[in-house]
Amino acid sequence: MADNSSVAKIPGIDPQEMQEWFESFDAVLKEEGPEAATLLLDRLRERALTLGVGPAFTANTPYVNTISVERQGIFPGDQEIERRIKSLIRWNALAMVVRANRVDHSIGGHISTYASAATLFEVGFNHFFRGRTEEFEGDTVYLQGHASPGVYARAFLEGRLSAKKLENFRRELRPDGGLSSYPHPWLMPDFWEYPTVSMGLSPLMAIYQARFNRYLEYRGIKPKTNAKVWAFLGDGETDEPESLGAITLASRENLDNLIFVINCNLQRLDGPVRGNGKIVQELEAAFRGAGWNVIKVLWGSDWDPLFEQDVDGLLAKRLGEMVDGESQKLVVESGAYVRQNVFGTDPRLLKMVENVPDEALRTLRQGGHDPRKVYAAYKAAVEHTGSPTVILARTIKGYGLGESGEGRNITHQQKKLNEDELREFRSRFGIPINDDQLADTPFYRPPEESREIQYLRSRRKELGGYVPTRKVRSKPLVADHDALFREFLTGSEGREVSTTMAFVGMLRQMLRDPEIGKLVVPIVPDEARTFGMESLFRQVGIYSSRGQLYEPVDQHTLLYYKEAKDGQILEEGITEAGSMTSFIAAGTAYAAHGINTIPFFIYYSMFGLQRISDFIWAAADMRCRGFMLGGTAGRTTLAGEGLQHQDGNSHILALPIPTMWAYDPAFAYEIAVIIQDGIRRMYKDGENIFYYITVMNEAYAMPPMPSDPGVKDGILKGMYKYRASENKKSKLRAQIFGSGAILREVLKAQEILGEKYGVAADVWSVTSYKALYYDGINTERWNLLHPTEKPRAPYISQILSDAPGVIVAATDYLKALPNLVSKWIPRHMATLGTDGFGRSDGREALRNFFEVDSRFITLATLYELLQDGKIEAAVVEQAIKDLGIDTEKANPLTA
Ligand SMILES: Cc1ncc(C[n+]2csc(CCOP(=O)(O)OP(=O)(O)O)c2C)c(N)n1
Ligand SMILES: [Mg+2]
Repeated sequence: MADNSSVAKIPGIDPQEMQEWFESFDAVLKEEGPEAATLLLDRLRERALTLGVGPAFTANTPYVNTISVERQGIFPGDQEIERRIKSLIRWNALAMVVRANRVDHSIGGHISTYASAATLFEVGFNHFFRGRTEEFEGDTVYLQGHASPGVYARAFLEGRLSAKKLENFRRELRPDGGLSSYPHPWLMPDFWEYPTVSMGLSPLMAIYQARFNRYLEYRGIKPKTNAKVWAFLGDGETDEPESLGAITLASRENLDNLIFVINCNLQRLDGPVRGNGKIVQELEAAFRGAGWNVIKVLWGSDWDPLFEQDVDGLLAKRLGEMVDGESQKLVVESGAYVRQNVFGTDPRLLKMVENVPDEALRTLRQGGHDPRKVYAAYKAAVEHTGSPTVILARTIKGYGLGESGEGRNITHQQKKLNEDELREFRSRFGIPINDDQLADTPFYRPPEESREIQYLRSRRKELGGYVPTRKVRSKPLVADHDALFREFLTGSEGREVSTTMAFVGMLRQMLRDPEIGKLVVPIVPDEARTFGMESLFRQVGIYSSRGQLYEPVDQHTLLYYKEAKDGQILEEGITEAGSMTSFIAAGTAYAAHGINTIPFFIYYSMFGLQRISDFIWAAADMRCRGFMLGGTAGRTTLAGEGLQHQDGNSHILALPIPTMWAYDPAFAYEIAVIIQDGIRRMYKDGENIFYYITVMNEAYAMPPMPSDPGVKDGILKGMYKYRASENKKSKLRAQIFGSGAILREVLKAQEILGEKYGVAADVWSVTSYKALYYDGINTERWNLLHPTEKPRAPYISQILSDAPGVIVAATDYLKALPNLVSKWIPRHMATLGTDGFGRSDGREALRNFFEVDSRFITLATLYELLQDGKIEAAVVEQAIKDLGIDTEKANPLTA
């Protein structure tokens, strides 16, 4: 209890009076308990506010542990054995990196991240993370990517990874395989579930994963469980805007199934995260402000006796004053330095530590290295209800590396330790390796029957198996949907519809289907009306964990804004990144939950691959399935929107993603064929691919699918002949390729060429240059590796082998797109595309501006015929005049 001498003086208030105030409060606390005391403070604060006085808002609490010693509870594990296990993991993780770096200096890995995270991970592995079993879905754990050596080292002790594998850490291409540098499900599909190494992605993914888990429960697709989503982040990582970008969604949705653990070692790669500030306090304010439950784990048990003496908050205040740069310095300094610089500012503080020797002061532990503190925080987090929890745990970067890295600015990239340093580490963590073995830095696994291995195994058994483990748990769909898509193959009978409308029609059908209806997950970032999807609001509802607490303004209308607890549409609001992470959660549920949800994520195409490509890359890494639909696609179809919205880029940006199939269809039947086949490939045959389909908003009559039996196959392979010229006699021949929005310009050009210039042109619909390109490079590769065999021809070469005449390709995307395949076609190809910045204007003006309309296609064809010696230059010159082409017009690439 406070006495007079320790009460900070408040000018104008008699110390005696102050003392009485404290005593009254203490009495309430003692007699009525903490809840009553809190209410009392609340009342006083309210009263102060009504009287016009009130404290300035502060989102922070003092710089001490949120969970007091009294509320800490008992640590249920065997602390000694857990420490030994953790030490062995530390050693093996270090050995992996040091050994890899010895073999090849350019290779190594990271030691210091895991060194700081070891306790945070181990308490989770020994007590919290539940495996996925038949009975229970298991917890979802995103582990800091740079800490992967520690995760591998644990799996080695668990007997899941051999020493050989560890030996080949970061050398995956060794004959007997290796381990990927970071968590990559693509590379280790039985092990890693979540790629976390592009920093900032996993926090957002975790939030939307936790939300998606709830969605599945509210919709009755999976049972309600208490499974948790854990995300381990670096403190530096929180500077990525994606990291904190959706934290209010998590609290708004009351995601108490979500726990963030932020490893606050105060350092990032180059130096301190906030040398001149306090990252923990900054994060606390942000998360508390957003409505999260914040648990600070700053100080280890060694500090408990000091805080016990700190009745007047002097020590807490002093610790709260020090900037992080100063705190980091304490890690590398002596005990005497700590005494002088932390406690030396006030004689009362110095008195607290007068009996504590320097060495004890030097090694005072951080909260994140104390299993008891970490356990208490995790327990409180899993038991907390109503909001997500973030644990801010203070640790030391490079913990245990001593002078070779502990707390040093160089530590992030430390990969080499000399023998002395290895000896020190070995001795500090009690690893049974002799001095003469140190130079070799061998891995060490105690015998199977040792207490360590037995303990570790029994803990994992109790918790339902090993984490991380990735396993495909879903059963294949039947995926026979001929009837569902049939109506889209027969055309719109003259009715003008856009491909977007056609797609929405298919979506509506799919939602009604007995097999896939429930599994479809429509995802929109506040763009449903743009795509004419508002009819779905009423049909399947918009998911809202709260239902609908208000009467919507448009309730009297047929298509009112219907929110429901079991709503099916994920209406994400304006966040393409958030929507994408919902897509990832839905597109990987076949593995995580054993549920074949089929996401259809439709968005403004310019804000997809261009804006959130790294998430799409992560989706591919995760073997994600589903359909992304780039709406209002094309550079010249979106009239009036201009430079920012008109997308002529995304099909080029889709090229690098190996598992993404990208299609630019022009007609409803093409989309129907692609989606039906996609569902079969992904959900029946289990292929780990996903789709990108661009859809447009230009309305026209949808033709029926041509009856040629090869059309379906051609659509899927990327190209088929849509309309051959009827003129079989002309000597002037051409093959013209069109796609998506520009296909109809090509058809118009076909007519002009025939009627005005006697050119017989065949029109091809190129649905996917990417598919043609992949087929081309695959075929070339096969030929290269099989020189004695008959060379194979790429698909595009085969279908064009006896196609006569000149070749022209026109696209609403960059010219580079058709040019991808130009080397596999029999003759030179002229390319028309939309390189350059867009403009706001109508379609006709835009297609003139970008030189992709029927006139330019006609001109390009005639010019190719001129090059081929089939017509005179004067004919082309005259055509320019007749077509009304301005030869001095602005160059769209530079204008
Ligand atoms: C998007 C992204 N940018 C940069 C990097 C490179 N990088 C890897 S680790 C690291 C520092 C990490 O610091 P922090 O998040 O504090 O984690 P710690 O290692 O300190 O636990 C950086 C810059 C990355 N992996 N991803
Ligand atoms: Mg850090």
